[in-house]
Amino acid sequence: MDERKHDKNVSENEVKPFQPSVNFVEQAKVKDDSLYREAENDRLAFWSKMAENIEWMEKWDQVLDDQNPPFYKWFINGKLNVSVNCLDRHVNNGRGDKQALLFEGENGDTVSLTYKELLNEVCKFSNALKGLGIGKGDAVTIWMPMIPEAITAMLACTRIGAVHSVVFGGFSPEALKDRIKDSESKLVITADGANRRGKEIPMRSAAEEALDQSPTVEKVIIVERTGTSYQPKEGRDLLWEDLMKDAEDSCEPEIMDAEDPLFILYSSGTTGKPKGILHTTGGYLVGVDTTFRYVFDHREEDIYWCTADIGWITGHSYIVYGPLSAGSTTFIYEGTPDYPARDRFWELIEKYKITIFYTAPTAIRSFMRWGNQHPDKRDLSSLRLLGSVGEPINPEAWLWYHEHIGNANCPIVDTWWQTETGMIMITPLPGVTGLKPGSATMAFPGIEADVVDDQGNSTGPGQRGFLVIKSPWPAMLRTLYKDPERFENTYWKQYPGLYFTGDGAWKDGDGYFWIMGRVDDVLNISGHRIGTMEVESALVEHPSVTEAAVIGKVHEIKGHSITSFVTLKEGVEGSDDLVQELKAHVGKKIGAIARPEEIFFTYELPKTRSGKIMRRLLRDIAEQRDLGDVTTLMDPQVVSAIKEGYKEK
Ligand code: 7RM
Repeated sequence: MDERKHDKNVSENEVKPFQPSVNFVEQAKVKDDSLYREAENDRLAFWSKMAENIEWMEKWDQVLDDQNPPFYKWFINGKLNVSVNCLDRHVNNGRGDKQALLFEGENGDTVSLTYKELLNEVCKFSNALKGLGIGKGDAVTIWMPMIPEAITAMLACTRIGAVHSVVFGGFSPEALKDRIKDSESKLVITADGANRRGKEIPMRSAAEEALDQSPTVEKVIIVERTGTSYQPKEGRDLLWEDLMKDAEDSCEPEIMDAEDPLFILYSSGTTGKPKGILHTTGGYLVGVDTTFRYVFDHREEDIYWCTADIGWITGHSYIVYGPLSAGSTTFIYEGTPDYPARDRFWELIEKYKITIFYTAPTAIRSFMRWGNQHPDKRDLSSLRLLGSVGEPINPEAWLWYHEHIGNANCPIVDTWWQTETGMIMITPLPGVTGLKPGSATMAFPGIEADVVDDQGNSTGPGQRGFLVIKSPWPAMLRTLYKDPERFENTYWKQYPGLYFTGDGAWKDGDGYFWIMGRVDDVLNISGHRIGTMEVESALVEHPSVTEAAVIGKVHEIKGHSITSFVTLKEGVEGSDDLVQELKAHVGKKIGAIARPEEIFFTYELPKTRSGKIMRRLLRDIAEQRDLGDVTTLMDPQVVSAIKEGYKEK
């Protein structure tokens, strides 16, 4: 590990944090550091208090069981049901007529469900599932577009104790098949098709072979969304609508143990076999409920929009379980931000008077690239809080988001967390924390995060290292499904007793965390460790650049040489002069050592479907290796385009 001081041009001490406005603080849930101090004082007492916000059927008798690390257990012997917490309790508390779920389809069709109505739907579907012989502990795969039925299906599983495995609707049938197989699902819930940029994307017919080749699958339930045709398989395929028509609208919830499995979510790993990340019931709900209420400073009248897909952990924790447990109104949109026009999201914020908007840096960089005219022509004044998740956000994108979407008037919560952590871990509290663009700031109360060196010792201010979590937290993954050994090896073997996140990071003099990205994305240039993120940040600071990915190409002498793939702002043409200018720019920002040897222009970067740049593929291209399966990429064509371009050089 390199012990050099972090040699950024702007030292962290020169960055003047953005403080929340007086008006925001006045109304904020948390206004001072009391929550941090309370948790520092007694972490388990803090989580025990947070757990009081959940409705338990039987109270737990111990907060944490840490007798058999890393197989931690939370809220021992507590009994509860997640759907009761997300629905019944709000109906019983007089919020039955409050809107729980708002939906708009790509074609402008809408659905609005109150808590009472959503509870009815969930009970009906729960009964339908029970009628098909699905019960406690059975695995159910959900492969659906972003439509209300997907959320109904998830909640119905939790009501009857079935374990859902949501597979992102944009994944290929091949990927679906692997995940059905690993989870041994008895049931698959899908749709005839999905709407995407004005086209019908077939789902059920596309999955024909995958379903036929999945011997565990007894039944398939199909929502008719697009009218796309398919060959129903008699005795196996059933229509959602038919099942719902005759179903009873009340259903006794299953009494679940706090440690009963809630769901499996396969991580969109960049290599090898997907990891089935397993979350359980009590701790997960406490974690997402607490963080949703405090990180988003939730208020009764909020209309909240998280733009993730339910196929990702962000969709699970912060579209469905966190917001509904907190009794919020959660808005979902079926389509993409650029269809029918590039102001679609801003149109929706205006129409639904969205107050909290949570999206990803990759989306923000696209919005920047499309130009200010799109948000500028819409009324975004309902917004009071913005969020970012999924990747490090470069300061330029942060500032653009702050100014053009938030009208310099909304705090931005940059939230660091993982599928594995289940809940937000490093984040500002918007009424308390001064914000530094590009920093996810501080660990959430009750979370102990740190940066350590190779030996597992805490690094000093400005020294890079590995981000770790030092003690268990309620929403942590409990294991990798059917592979406890891989669970231990992946997360707990690097440092005894510490959870290894796989991310590189450093802390500044004020104790703020700066996340640099995955550690397999760290370069070694003549013995110096340089985060791909740092070079990428320098590149995107240049006015011509929208996005950049940096990789290290194996180099005989230096260890690595830096190759950069760069997407330019619209209207900017790539040229040799620009290549020279960008190299000089990086040299000036970071130092000659980080000057890219090669720069390639590309119309898009290869990304996973959740928007994370796949640097591994770029490395394979640069080192002329076979690329393997690229079908899980957002835009598989981009790889061949880059490959062609690369060969020509
Ligand atoms: C929520 C989610 C996890 C990885 C994580 C990081 C990166 C996520 C941030 C971030 C910097 C952030 N789950 N990451 N959020 N990096 N700042 N605010 O994305 O399992 O899909 O990915 O994403 O590398 O390890 S995930």
